[in-house]
Amino acid sequence: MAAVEANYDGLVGLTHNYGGLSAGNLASSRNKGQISHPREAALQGLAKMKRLADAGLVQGVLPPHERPFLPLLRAAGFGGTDAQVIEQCASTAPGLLRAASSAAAMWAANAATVSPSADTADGRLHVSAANLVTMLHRSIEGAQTARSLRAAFPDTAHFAVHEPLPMQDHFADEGAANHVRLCAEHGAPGVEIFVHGRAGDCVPGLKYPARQTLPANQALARRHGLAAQRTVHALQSPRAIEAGAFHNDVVCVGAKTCLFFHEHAFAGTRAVLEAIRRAADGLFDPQFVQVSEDEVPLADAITSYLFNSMLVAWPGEERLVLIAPLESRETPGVARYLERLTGGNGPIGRVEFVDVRQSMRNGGGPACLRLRVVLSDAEQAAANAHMLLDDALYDQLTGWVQRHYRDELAPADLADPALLEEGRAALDELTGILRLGSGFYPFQRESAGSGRF
Ligand code: SUG
Repeated sequence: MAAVEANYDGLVGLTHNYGGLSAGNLASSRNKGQISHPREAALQGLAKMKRLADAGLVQGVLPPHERPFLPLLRAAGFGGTDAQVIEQCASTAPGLLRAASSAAAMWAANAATVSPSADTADGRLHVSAANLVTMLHRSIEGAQTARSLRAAFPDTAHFAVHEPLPMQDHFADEGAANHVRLCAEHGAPGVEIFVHGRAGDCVPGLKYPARQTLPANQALARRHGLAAQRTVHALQSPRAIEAGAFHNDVVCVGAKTCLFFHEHAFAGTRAVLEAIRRAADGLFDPQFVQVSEDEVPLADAITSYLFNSMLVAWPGEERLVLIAPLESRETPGVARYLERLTGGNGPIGRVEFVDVRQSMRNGGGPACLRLRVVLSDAEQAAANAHMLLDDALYDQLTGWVQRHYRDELAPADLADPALLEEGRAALDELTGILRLGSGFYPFQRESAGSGRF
């Protein structure tokens, strides 16, 4: 079946800031408290989307969430007017205000796990919004993300959009950041690889949390109706998590038949590769591009975000293209490795560098910013065209960012109630641009502030 791989990127929100909220994400911790540039961040994200759309790839947009998120603060006992809630929270619980203000929904790789219809028992595209329970600031994303995904994929004859898994540590789920699909062609049945950092409870003695569990991955595979013989469950190596690979996509990326990964990405690499070969039997021969510690030390892989590149089947090109962050060109050993990689005859033919520095300072590279969705012709026709980027939408969105976003945001600015009003005005206008309907955001609904987030 003919199909394309679309990228849906999270549009960076107005409160993009460096809150130091994600333990185990080294960039987030190192840049805590720095001044951020929300307008530049959003424009960098839009420029990346435009680059891919111009190449002829299908590019979608997922809207930012409302921030600060007042329902969280009210649930935590702050009352009065919205301005009073923010002021009281800023003076008595500033960490909570930072969590409620995070623009982290921009990292769409964490929005959901997606199984193309070629892999599922009922022949529909299955999408499960992630619960992101491990980090407080991300645990408030799931319900709004599910709303965005239902807006993007409205027709239930083609799409099954699932709510997040139960909000419990047992089912800790960070979406497609720990999921890789390999296939001969996008529209053909593939092998889905689910990576977990732990099989159950938190692993004692580890410095950093493992944010994806095996029970979560098993539940996703069940919900999506995947064939057991085409599904692989792999354990992340604790060494990678302890070195700062808080998601598998910091040390591994795959596309078509190619898996590009660091030798320390998985626990028991040989068995994982064998399981992938077995699962692909009769469909395709996997091509493994394994990068050794000697070639690129794990620490360099993590600071440069080499593996958090997008690996893309570029229209008109035979070999895959790696869309890498500028930081990987600026890390000398990684730059040399990339020259060797593309100089050979392997599956990756070219590297293109993109500037997403604002996002990178919070640990989000090019691959974090996008959710991949394989769409057959019929599914593409059924997807919401208002959320797909063309030149006109790009112009509208850049104009919208220029009009509404602040140039700079310092930590103390989060206490400014005007930021809430600016955000609401901007998102009201955005619901019009993307035609999301009134009541898309909780603040646009009467009953905002009650019920499940
Ligand atoms: O969840 N950073 C995000 C980065 C997510 C990257 N996504 C993937 N690898 N797919 C996270 O750790 C930092 C926010 C702050 O500190 O202000 C943050 O949430």
